[in-house]
Amino acid sequence: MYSASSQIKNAAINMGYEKCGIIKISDMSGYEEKLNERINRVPEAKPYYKGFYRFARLKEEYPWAKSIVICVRKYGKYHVPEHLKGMIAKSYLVDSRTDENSKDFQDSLKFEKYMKGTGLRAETERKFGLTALRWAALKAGLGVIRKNNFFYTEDGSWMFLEAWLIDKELESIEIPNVRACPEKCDLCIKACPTASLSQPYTMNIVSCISNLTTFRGRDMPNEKYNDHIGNWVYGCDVCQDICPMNKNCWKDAEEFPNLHELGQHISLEKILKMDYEFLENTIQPKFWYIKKEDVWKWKVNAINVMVNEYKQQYKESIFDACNDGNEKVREMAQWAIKKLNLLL
Ligand code: B12
Repeated sequence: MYSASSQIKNAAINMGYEKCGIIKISDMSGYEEKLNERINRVPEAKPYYKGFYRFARLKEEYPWAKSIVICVRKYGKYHVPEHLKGMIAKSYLVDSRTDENSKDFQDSLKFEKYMKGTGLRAETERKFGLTALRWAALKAGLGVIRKNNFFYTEDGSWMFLEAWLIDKELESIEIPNVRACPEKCDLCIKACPTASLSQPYTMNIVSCISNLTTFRGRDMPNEKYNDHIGNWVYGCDVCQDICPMNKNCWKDAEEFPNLHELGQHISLEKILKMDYEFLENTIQPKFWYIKKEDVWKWKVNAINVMVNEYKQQYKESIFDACNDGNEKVREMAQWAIKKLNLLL
C-alpha cells in the first residue's frame, strides 16, 4: 500500500512532471530571510519585493493550508524556431501557464483534479504562483539553486515550477543528486548584459533585461540600459544559456502548439508592421507579461534592437514607424533616427 504522499508523487510523474515533492508550510520561512537579504543588498528592489512576503507567510492568507506540493516540469524539450532564439526568451515561447492548447497546461489541470478527487483541498495560482517556487523546490530536495538564482535538477534549469497548497500534513523530500556550482565559476555574473546579476545569488530586478523588456521599459529612449539590452525583444536567457550546467540540456524533441505558425509572423520588421489588433488578440494572450494596453512596447523594443544591431534593411521600417498610431512608438522611431544619424 503506497502512502498518500507517494500516491501524489506518482500521479504527478504520470502526468508528465519531472519531479514532485511535498513540504510543510513552515519550510517557507527561510524564503523571508532571502528576501530580506536581497532587499539589503539591492535597496532599489524593495518596492518590487514587498508584495512577496506573502509567499512566506502563507498561513495569513490560507489558514487552512498545511503543506505545499511542488512540481517541476521540463520545458527544455521543445523545438524553438531558430530566428526567435536570442530575441524572445525560450520560457515564454513555450509558456504553458495559461495556454489551454498545451498538453502541459491540461496535465496540470488533471493533476489538480486528481488531488481533489482524493478528498484534498488543493489550490494553485497558475500565473505567478502562490508561494516562492524555487525555494519550495529547494526545500523539497528536488534540485539546487545555482549562483544565477535558477533552480536546477540534474537536467538543467529549463524547468517550470508549479505549487499547490493542500490541507493535509504530508511530506515527501528527496536528496538531490546534483553537483553544486564550481566555486570559481562566475560565467553567469560576467555574462549578464546589464550587470543585474552582480554577485552569486544576487540580481537586481530593476535592471534585469527580462523585466526591462516586459513589465518596465516605459521610457526606452531614456532607459539607462537600452543599449545593453542587445537583441532581446521580450525576456532574456543569457545567465542560463551561458551556464555550463545547462550544456546539452535543451532537447528539441517536441513541437509546442502553434509556435511554428506564430513564429512566422515575428521578426523585427514584422513587429513594426503588426497591426494593433493582431498584437492585442494574438501576441498578447501568449506573451501576457505585456498588457493589452501596452502592446506598443513590442514595437519600441523592436526599434531598440534595430538600433543596437543596426542593419541597412531596417531604415525603411524605422522611418515608417514615425507614422505609427502610438505616440510612444513615434517617439522611439524619432529617437532612433537621431541616434543612428539616418537621412531619408
Ligand atoms: C518575480 C519573478 C520574476 C521577476 C524578478 C526575478 C527575481 N529573481 O526576483 C522578473 C520579471 C524579472 C522575472 C524574470 C524571469 N523569470 Co521569474 N519569477 C518571479 C517569481 C514570481 C518570484 C521570484 C522571487 O521569489 N524573487 C525574489 C528573489 C529574492 O528571489 P530569487 O531572485 O528567485 O532568488 C532565490 C535564490 O537565489 C535563493 N537564494 C538566495 N541566496 C541563496 C544562497 C544559497 C546558498 C542558495 C542555495 C539559495 C539562495 O533564494 C531566493 C529566493 O528563493 C517566480 C515565481 C514564484 N512564484 O516563485 C518566477 C520564476 C523565478 N521565474 C522564472 C523564469 C523562467 C524567469 C525568466 C528566466 C524568464 C525569462 N526567460 O526571461 C526571467 C529570468 C530573470 C532572472 N535573470 O532572474 C522561473 C524560474 C524557473 C527556474 N528553473 O528557476 C520561476 C520560478 C517561474 C516558474 N513558474 O517556473 N521573474
